Amino acid sequence: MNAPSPAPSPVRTTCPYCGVGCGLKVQAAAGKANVAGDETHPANYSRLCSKGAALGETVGLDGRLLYPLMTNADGVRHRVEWPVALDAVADGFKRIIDQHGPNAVAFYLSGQLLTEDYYVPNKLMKGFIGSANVDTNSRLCMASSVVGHNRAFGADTVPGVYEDLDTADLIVLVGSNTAWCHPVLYQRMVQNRNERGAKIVVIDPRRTATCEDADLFLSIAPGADTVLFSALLGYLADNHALDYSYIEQHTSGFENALARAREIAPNITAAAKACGIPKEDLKHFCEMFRTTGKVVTCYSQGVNQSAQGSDKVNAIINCHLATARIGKPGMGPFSLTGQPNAMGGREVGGLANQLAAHMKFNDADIDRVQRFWNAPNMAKREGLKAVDMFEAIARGEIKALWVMATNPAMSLPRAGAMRDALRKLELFVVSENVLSNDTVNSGAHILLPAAAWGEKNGTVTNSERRISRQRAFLPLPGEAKPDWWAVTQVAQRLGHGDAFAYNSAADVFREHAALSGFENNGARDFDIGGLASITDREFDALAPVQWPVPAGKVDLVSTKRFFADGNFYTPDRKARFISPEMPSLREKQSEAFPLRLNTGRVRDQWHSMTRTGKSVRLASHIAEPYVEIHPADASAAKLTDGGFARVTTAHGECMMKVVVSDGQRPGSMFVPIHWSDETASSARIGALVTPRTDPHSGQPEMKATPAAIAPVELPVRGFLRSRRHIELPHDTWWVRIATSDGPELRIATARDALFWHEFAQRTLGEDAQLVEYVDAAKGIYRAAAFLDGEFDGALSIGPGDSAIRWDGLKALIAAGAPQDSSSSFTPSLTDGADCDASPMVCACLGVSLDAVRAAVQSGMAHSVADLGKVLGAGSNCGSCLPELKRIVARERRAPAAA
Ligand SMILES: Nc1nc2c(c(=O)[nH]1)N[C@H]1C(S)=C(S)[C@@H](COP(=O)(O)OP(=O)(O)OC[C@H]3O[C@@H](n4cnc5c(=O)[nH]c(N)nc54)[C@H](O)[C@@H]3O)O[C@H]1N2
Ligand SMILES: Nc1nc2c(c(=O)[nH]1)N[C@H]1C(S)=C(S)[C@@H](COP(=O)(O)OP(=O)(O)OC[C@H]3O[C@@H](n4cnc5c(=O)[nH]c(N)nc54)[C@H](O)[C@@H]3O)O[C@H]1N2
Ligand code: SF4
Ligand SMILES: [Mo]
Repeated sequence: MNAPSPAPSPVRTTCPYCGVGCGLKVQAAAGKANVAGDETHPANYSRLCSKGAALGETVGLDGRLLYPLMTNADGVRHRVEWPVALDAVADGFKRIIDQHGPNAVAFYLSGQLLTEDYYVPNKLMKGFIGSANVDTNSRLCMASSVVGHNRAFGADTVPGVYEDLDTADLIVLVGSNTAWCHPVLYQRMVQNRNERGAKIVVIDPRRTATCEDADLFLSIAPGADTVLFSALLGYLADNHALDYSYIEQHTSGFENALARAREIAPNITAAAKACGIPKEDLKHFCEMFRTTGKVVTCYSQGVNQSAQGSDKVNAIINCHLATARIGKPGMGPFSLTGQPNAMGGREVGGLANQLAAHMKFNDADIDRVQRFWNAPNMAKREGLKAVDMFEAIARGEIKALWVMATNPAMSLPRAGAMRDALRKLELFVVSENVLSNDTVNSGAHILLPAAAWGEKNGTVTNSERRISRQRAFLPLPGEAKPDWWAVTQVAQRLGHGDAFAYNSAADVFREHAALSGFENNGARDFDIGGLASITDREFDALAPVQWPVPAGKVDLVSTKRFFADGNFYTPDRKARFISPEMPSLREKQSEAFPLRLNTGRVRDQWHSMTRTGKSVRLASHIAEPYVEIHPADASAAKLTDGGFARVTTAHGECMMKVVVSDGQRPGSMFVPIHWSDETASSARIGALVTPRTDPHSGQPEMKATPAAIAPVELPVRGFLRSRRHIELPHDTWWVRIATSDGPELRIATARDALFWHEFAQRTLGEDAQLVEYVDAAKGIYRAAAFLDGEFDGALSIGPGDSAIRWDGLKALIAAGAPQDSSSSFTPSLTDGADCDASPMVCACLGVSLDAVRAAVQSGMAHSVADLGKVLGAGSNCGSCLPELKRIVARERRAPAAA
């Protein structure tokens, strides 16, 4: 008898989502993938969050761009061979450069590219085309942190490592919804709190899931962080908590910075008022900071996405420098990076104001990079930053654009205008994984199919500077190719074949590593020269390694702690205190726009949902776009929880469901960023966001646009499912949702049942057989369509949420097509009656909010631990633990009304 053949060993790779950079073990077979956490990866030691755990559901090829496509003169897309598409890209770029100069072309890249994919276009533009018009979505994400680091340290160094989060005694989370956006790091922090008693402070205008484990929550007024950290610096000075010998030996600019801090925050009372928080709470925070040596301050978009984001970063760093709490275990400022390769992008110089390998636009660095690349046409000055770049496109100054791995038509501020700008381009190239998204649909002329996660090969760098391999475990589908390859082909056509003769990602990586070590000798922080001559085999086997890795260093495991010796990368080796400007939000509120629009993320979706949107499990947490608002603001605007509202700013408007919550700060609203024109009728929130940017970083203020809100009456709800494309009436609100029966459109409308009856006849029933139920008096309409005996679609409409669930549909489908041509049926009386579409709290085990509530109310569960035992909730990835905690607390406070 033959022994069963052993299962192939899993491929070790890295998660394509957030900057935590979790290691994965993937077992792929027949288009499916089993994903588990890698117990050996130092970022997660086998932990995963809900998004990482659901990755296996997202590798299908539906909706994928599999072949190069070009648009002909009539605007129709057709398939072409790769050489045809590449010739068209190269010819277009060449023509425009010849006629209008190199600054008439641009690349717009992404922190979701692998380092190798990122390095090649940056080299082509800055060294060979001769322009620095290469920018990236990191401009919207990390640019303020980059400026903050460069100003303070003389280099873009993230000094922190994840182990600091395990050993800190105080963790301050500023503008970071860590529980939802960096869940595995959050689990490490909570473990530290539970096991070692570390304290957690959250500073955020809204009470997020991250606040569930916080010892102190400061509901700060939008934009006031610099006041708070100025108050802290003053308090530390007044209470003898500063390390003057460190300040003297290792820093400059302290006196000015302290004087400015005192101007901004003359005393605790004034500062607390400006921050909109109780004075006692501010004082409590200052005391916690003063009395705790091991403090880590983590920050992300509440800090970066601000027109004074760089100053916010430096106000935080100032407090760490003044107390010498940097460069030692368990302490330091820590920028949590968003995208999987936000750090790698900075390392290759993907931003328009950087050169490769953490070099800058100064004469020495320009010369050094030019010599290393043997570059014929080196850019001599900085290029346009994202918002400026798209404004130059709108003015017609940039005429050719190549977008790679980002969706600017929805993610840029003032996205509506930016989208219109794209249509003015003479040449608009998009490298994508998907066939359709808001950017592709903004008039792209040439679409290049890119290898996706699971198919691409290379490296990423996570928030703690750890370089990990992403490895392919699936074959390249269709004619998809790695992004680096497409760029080399265009470079060769532009006459630069020799400089772009890479045959593999490993070839690119070696050159990138060599450049980082080139004439470095410790002068630059980013140095992985020790990896410059690794073999292909070593590259394939590369274990996660933290930089720096200078040449000659054999032991790749031990890591250098930056700034341990008190030396920085400034000319005098001293860190610099920065004096921030007076804090204020750029766009002012007015009578027309009295509220502030805050935007951000939800737990189970990733950006424009091109990948997470495929997962049924992930859709069950929060399925619909919403605006969250404080009860006082809701009642002033006559809004009801679960109703609909129109949100308006000077730049655009959207319509979505209202969630009334006292977790919002009065005067603020929150809308998630994930829904685009691809997935919802009116939820592309980027179109509402102000384009005002930070003067140093160019990062837009995406979290505080003046806005108004008004109710919209959409009393009828329901869903449409169809195998064909059906155009809904323009006044219908809809959102696309992944369900176990395939994608469906959930809809809301003011039109009555009879309208939908006629609509279904025209659309679903055009050539198919309809089975219908109409109760015009109650406003109910239901229909199922059968084509050649097979289920072809369904429509369900009714008052309130009752029509969203239609249990009897399954039975109807099972029964198959009816005998006679026009049929009707009677739905079961209970069908959908109890429906409130209870959201899933635990996406992994499918435990709904109702089930959790019932378990607590019935006394079956008294704690989160009980819920794990009784329902399994929270026992897998743990991403929902903060929410479970909140629900238990709430239900125990307010038992169900009898
Ligand atoms: N689930 C999920 N996780 C993700 C992502 C995702 O799409 N989905 N994206 C990844 C990426 S690219 C990024 S950049 C990160 C972002 O991670 P985070 O920065 O944690 O996420 P956001 O929700 O954008 O914003 C964080 C918080 O800033 C708060 N905030 C707004 N204004 C202010 C202010 O003036 N001061 C302070 N202190 N806080 C303020 C908001 O209320 C919000 O709770 O997440 C990464 N992880
Ligand atoms: N209002 C508001 N706007 C924001 C933010 C906010 O908080 N508020 N956050 C900002 C931040 S921090 C970020 S990071 C951005 C994110 O915004 P985007 O980068 O625009 O969002 P994604 O949906 O991640 O877009 C990535 C695209 O690249 C494709 N893709 C994925 N992998 C690859 C690949 O390997 N190659 C190629 N060629 N394509 C690939 C995907 O299919 C997808 O279409 O949004 C920014 N915009
Ligand atoms: S925390 Fe979640 S999304 Fe982030 S890398 Fe880990 S598994 Fe992926
Ligand atoms: Mo980001």
